[in-house]
Amino acid sequence: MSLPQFLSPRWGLLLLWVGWLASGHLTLVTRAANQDESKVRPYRLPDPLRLEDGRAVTNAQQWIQERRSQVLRLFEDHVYGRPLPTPTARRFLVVREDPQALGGRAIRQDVQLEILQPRAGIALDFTIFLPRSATGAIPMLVGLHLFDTAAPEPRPAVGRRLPGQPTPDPTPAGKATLEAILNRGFGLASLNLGYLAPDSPTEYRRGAAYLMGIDTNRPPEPTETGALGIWAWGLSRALDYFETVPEIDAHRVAVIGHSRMGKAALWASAQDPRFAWTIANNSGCGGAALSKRDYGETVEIITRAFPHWFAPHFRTYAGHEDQLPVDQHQLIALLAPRPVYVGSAAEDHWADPQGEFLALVHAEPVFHLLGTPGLGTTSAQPQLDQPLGATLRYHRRAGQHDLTDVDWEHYLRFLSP
Ligand code: GTR
Repeated sequence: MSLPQFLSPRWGLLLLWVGWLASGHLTLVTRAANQDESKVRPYRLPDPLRLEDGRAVTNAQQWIQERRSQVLRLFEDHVYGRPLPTPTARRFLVVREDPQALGGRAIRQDVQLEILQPRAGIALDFTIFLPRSATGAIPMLVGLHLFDTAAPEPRPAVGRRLPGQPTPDPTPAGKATLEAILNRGFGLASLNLGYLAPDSPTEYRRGAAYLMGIDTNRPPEPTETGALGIWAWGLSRALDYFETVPEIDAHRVAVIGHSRMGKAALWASAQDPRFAWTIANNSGCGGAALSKRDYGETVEIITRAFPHWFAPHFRTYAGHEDQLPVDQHQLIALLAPRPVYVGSAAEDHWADPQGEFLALVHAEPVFHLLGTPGLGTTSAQPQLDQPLGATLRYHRRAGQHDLTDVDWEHYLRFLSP
C-alpha cells in the first residue's frame, strides 16, 4: 500500500512544522517544506549586473560606484534591516587576560565593548585566543558563538551550543580543532549574544540596539534591523577592537559562522569590506541559499519561527518570494572580490545545499567582472567532500547540519593553503 502524498518521505516529515519561540509559545506552520528537487518551481533571479534604471553593468568601476550600493540597500530594506550606527563614543575593556592559556600555548583575553553614547552600557563581550608562537602580526578567525567562552578551554563545536539549548559535553575533537587553528598561526575570537542581542523575539533589542538609540518601547519599523543585523554589527565591532591590538593583523580577518551565525557572518561581511575572507557553514535560508528556490526552509517558515532575525519587511514576502527584489546570490556578490567559502552538508536538506551552491554560481559574474576566478563550474555539484573553486569555494560534506572537524579542515586550508 502506498503512503498518501502528505506522508511520503519525498516531502520530509514537515507537514506540520512546529516552530519554537523563545517566549515559550508554539507556532504551527501549515505549509510543508519541499524536499523534492523535481518539485522546485521555476523561478527568476534578479541580475546582479543590471542597474535599477535597466542599464547593464559592464565594468568593475560601475559595479563599485553604482550597482554595489543599490544591492546593499535592497538587502537593508527588504531582508535584514538598516544597520545600527557605528559608535563613536565607546571604549574596549580587557576584563581578563591570561598570558598562559591552553597550557602556555595561547594568550587569552576576555573583552567588553562599552558604549558611552547615545546610551551607556556594555554592548558586546567576546573572548580571543592568540597563538603565543606567532612571529608576525596574527591573522584572525572571528565568529558568533563559536565556543563556550565560560569554559577555561573552549571547544569550537558550534552547532550544538546554541542559546536556549543545553550545553553538550565538550568533545576532544573540538579542542583539537582549536589547536589546529592556533598551529596555523591564526587567532580565534568568539562573540557572545548576551549583551549584544539575545536570540529571542522579545529580547533581541535589549542590548546593542537599545544602546545605539533604538526606541524599544514601540514595535520595530519595517526596515529596522533584526537580530542578524545586530549580530553582524557586533562582528564589525570586534574587528574595530582588532585594529587597536598591535599583535593582530586586522587586514587578515576571516569571519566565519555556522547556521544562523553563518547568515550573520555573510551579512556582516557584505556590509564591512574590512573582512578579508568570509566562511558560511550550512547557512541556509537567509544565508547562502536562494530564497526564490522553493526547497527546504522558506521565507514563510523562517519568519514565523524566528520573526526577530530579519527586518519586519522581510515577512511580507512569505509565500511571495517571487516578488523579492533581491536574492542571496547578490549577497555573495557583495563580498566580491574577496574570497568566500560556502560549506553545505549533503543531508542538510533544510538548508538547501543545491540552493547554496547555485547562489555561488549566480554570484560568479560579479567576481569575474572584478578580475577574480570564480567556482569554475556552472552546473554540477562537486563530489562529496571535494572542495571546488578558488576565490569562490564550495564543498558538500557528507552528513548532517553541523560544523565538523572536516569542515574546519577545509576552511583552514582555504585560509592558509
Ligand atoms: C533552524 C533554522 C535555520 C538555522 C538553524 C540554526 O531552526 O530554521 O535557519 O539557522 O536553526 O541556526 O541552527
